[in-house]
Amino acid sequence: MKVDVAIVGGGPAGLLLARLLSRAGVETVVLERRSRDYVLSRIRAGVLEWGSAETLRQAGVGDRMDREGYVHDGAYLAAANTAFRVDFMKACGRSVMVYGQTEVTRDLYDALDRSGAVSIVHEAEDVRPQDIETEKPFVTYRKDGVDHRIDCQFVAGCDGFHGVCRQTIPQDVRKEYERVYPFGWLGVLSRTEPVSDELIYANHERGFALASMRNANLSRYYIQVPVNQKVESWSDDAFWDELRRRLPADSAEALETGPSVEKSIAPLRSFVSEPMRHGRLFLAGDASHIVPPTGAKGLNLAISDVRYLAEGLIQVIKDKDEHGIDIYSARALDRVWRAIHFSWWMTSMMHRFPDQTPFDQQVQEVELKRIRDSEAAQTLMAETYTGLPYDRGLQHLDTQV
Ligand code: RFL
Ligand code: PHB
Repeated sequence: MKVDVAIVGGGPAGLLLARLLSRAGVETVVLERRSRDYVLSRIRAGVLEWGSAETLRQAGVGDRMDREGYVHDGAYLAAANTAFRVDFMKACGRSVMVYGQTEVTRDLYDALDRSGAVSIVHEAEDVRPQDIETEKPFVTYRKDGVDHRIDCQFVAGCDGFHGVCRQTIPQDVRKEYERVYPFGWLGVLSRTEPVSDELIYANHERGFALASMRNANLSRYYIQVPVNQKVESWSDDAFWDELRRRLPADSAEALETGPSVEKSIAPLRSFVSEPMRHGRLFLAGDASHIVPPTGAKGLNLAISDVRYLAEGLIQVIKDKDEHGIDIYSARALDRVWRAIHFSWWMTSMMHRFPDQTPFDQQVQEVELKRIRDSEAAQTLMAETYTGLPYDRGLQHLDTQV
């Protein structure tokens, strides 16, 4: 088999890239290690930046999001069981879209199925990008015991943090930055009415809590837990009791509880691997960087990487112009590092650290008061949370490269 671009990984990054490229007449194939049901059973992100929502619309997969998603003009921050609202719309003129990653993925599968232009190979085993430093890279994999080879012009590594593509880049070329946090998030999905019409991020002496949602009868809640705790040690009742302790008092009282339909623990990590290109291999999304979910940035970075990468690949394949792929890594990393900083800042401000002293708690609470009382601080937070504009990196880089 021969295609223009072989895409490894069928999560949101890989599927969106396939969609954008195929609409421009670029031939692709997607190789995904898991079954489609498995991919669609993963409960992850819930918040789309305004620019991510716009990118999905431009890719022709925004209709259901616009019908069923929820536009949020603000969010609540809380400390010591008392909340205040940050009005994103007032602070920076933008809002976010609350629409689950699972639904984004489903919409991408449906659009790709309907167009019939991209084959998606599920349960592809032992996927290996090869000869990426040459003009003729290829990808091998095994499916149902049979070996296959795909020849291509470029390989896109969209295979998440545990994928193979990043490892294909020689170690002496890669520069990795990492911070591992000493806690995780225990997440629960429940068929209950969300406790608040907007998200609540709560700092509490017992640890962070987040109230989010998927729709009018589907809530998503998280609490900070020690990193080595097992999900089995948390009964639903224990989860609800702990969440209630950490939420603002009026929300705790109003909280509707019910059986969990999904419960899992995710570790928190900040990670960047540079560069995002080596030879004819390009990394996008979690394959190249991870952020703690506190800033709601992971899926959004996957989408912005893919936007830049699709532009570059279309330019080189259709017009033989290499400019876009040449600046891809620097252009994407400029945005990545801003999101890394924001997510680290939100995480540091909202969580309880194991060695935290009463002094540190006071400093966190005063930082939250500063946001509450300062329009300038709210603007800074709102413009990053709702999404930095896409071209900022490009304008600044175009003059330098
Ligand atoms: P994915 O989604 O991990 O997809 C990678 C795909 O590659 C496949 N794969 C392979 N395929 C072939 N061969 C191999 N060797 C392979 N190895 C792996 C995998 O099976 C998978 O299907 O990465 P992608 O596409 O880059 O997307 C990134 C997002 O999934 C991630 O950043 C977000 O979910 C992060 N995140 C959030 N992001 C936001 O923007 N807003 C949020 O509100 C938000 N909340 C969250 C989150 C992540 C969370 N968890 C569980 C880590 C909340 C949580 C709890
Ligand atoms: C979610 O709804 O899953 C969610 C929302 C906001 C975050 C992280 C996760 O910051």
